[in-house]
Amino acid sequence: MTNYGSISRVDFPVPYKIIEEANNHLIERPPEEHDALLATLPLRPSITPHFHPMLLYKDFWIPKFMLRGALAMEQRFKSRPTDIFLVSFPKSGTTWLKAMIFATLTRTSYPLDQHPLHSHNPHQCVPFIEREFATGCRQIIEAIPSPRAMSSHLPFSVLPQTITDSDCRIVYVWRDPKDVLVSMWHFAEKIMGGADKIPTFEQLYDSLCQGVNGFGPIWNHVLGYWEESKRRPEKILFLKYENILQEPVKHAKQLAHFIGCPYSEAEESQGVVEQIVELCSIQKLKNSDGNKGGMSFAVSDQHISYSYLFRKGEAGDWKNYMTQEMAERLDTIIEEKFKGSGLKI
Ligand code: PAP
Repeated sequence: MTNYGSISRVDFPVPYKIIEEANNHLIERPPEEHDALLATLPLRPSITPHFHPMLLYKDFWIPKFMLRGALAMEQRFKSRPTDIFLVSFPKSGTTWLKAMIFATLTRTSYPLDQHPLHSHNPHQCVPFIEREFATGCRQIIEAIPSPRAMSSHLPFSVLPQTITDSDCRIVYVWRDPKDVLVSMWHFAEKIMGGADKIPTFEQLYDSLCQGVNGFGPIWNHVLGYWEESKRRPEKILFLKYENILQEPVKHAKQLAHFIGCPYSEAEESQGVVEQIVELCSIQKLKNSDGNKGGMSFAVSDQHISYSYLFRKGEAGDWKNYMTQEMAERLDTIIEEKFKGSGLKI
């Protein structure tokens, strides 16, 4: 029996196992009931070919596939008070925080040297909720025992009310947009195998500055969660990638406390926090069996090797890709948008 204050449970399976085992019976037809609405929304092709086109919904450019899932969630998803949602703009630290949340929740369910993160990618441990709904896997999400950890890239204003208006908790992570961009560009290059259709770095930069990337504009994505975290700090934990890099142990403790399973004094003195941080480090995850070749998952029509999700994992790599002028222009755009919010890059 695992026991952390208010949360207690006997078993903590890897959600991916439920998904694998459910393959033949818990999958519905992907939802079609909103297709008429989707057809009326402004549409733009994704700058990264192979990704789904984006639709303008509530002032955000959402990949069509994910919006279909988001709208299905609005009708069919019911949150539980113990649910934990990790939300991020793509390439802001999703994979890392998925690992941290899952490792924190399951730290007494498995010996750490045999933890599922050695053999599974963090995305197998913490499912993407709008994607599961888009592919008709609602019942799989329902089959996960509480407390469930799930993730989303949706802006706050697009999340279903069952998440925004309930007691479940949201962990939001954001990152310097300049490094988001560099990470995005490398990811696109890997997915497309260096094909000539890959956008140039300058094209991707322009699209980010114009706010037309998937789930963008990035500034409104961040601001939506920032404003809500100021109003309801008990609901939203607002984290920054660069700060976690600087002080991982401090943030690991803050995260554990927020999700309802704080470290005990005994755990702290035994170095458990440091062990969790180490388990979730990019070096450990990159070299784990679960992330070496072979593994893949579908994003839009693509199968993506898990290894693509681990590159440098550093702050400031943008200096190797952007001129000073480009960096200043993007910073100025973001600073202008953040003006008056109290948020700084
Ligand atoms: P996603 O939104 O597609 O899931 P996401 O995980 O948010 O991607 O971002 C990937 C970035 O996180 C990569 O950054 P980079 O390209 O600048 O290197 C990746 O290296 C980084 N990353 C993945 N795992 C970790 C980790 N454990 N610690 C720190 N950074 C990590």
